[in-house]
Amino acid sequence: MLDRFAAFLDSHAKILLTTHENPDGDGVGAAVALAAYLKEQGTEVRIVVTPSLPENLRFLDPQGWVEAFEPAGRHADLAQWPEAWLLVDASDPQRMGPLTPAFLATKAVRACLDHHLKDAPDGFHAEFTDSTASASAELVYDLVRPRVGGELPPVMVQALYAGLVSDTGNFRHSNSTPKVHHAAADLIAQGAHPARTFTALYQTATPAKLKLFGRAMGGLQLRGEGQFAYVAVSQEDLTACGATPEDLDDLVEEPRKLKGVEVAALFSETADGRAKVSLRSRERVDVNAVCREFGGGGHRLASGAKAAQSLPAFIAQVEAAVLAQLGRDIV
Ligand SMILES: [Mn+2]
Repeated sequence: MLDRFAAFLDSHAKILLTTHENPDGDGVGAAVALAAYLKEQGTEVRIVVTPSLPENLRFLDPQGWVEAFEPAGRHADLAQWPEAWLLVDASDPQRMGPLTPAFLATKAVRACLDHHLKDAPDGFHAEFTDSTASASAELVYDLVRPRVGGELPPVMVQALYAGLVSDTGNFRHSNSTPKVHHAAADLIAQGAHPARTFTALYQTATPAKLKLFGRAMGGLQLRGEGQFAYVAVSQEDLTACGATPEDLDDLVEEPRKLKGVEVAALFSETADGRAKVSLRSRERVDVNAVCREFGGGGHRLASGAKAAQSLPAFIAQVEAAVLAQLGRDIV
């Protein structure tokens, strides 16, 4: 796969990199590292994200390469720019949110680089996917490590390490393979800084965020003899705490801390009145199967879905589906 991917990169002189809407440390880390590699090769490369680069990921972009998507402004003709457009860290064009129409309209070669399970209609001329990889950053690491002579440039080291940290939950999740630890060790040997990376990525809470967590945890629900735990956040909760949707990041990790929990969920209400769920499985339950029932998806152990429904109605349906899946996967 990587040879095929390298050949793809070599055959285009102008490459646009984008990741899924609301970019995470892996999507941004993989894109920045790939951009550093491509620039070194003399390829023209741009990175565009939507809605913007989150505050806690700014340190991954010291050169200011990442552009926040402005569809009515400087990116009105974005689809015209690239020879190839690579979606990083997702394999469904719809996951690009506001960038999707431009992606589907471009005459450029459309491709994706991803480690998520594929469950969406095709929209790509070329796909570079490997669901055994822990992170997109791991795929980029595997690409660049043998192809860059000597040590990797610092910007690449930092971006790749942060990508691995992000998608393995700081090497705690079950995708923390020997291989990803070896890659991390190599990156640390080349200057990646574990403590600073952790602080930059995670220790960035505002009082509003902590108040929101407190309010949400006050409403903690347990079902299925304590195997399913969830919290729910309405728009009213966000307003009451002065919090933003970004403050929901990692909230799903809280119910997951309970002893005996197999599946944790965070339900939230979006600004346009839709309902959303993030599901996390400890190990045994396939939450991707649950999310697919609602038109969403992700990984077996981490998935999400959205629905045009009220929060209470959506919670009831997802709860039933989770309990059914618990029955199938845990005997
Ligand atoms: Mn990822």
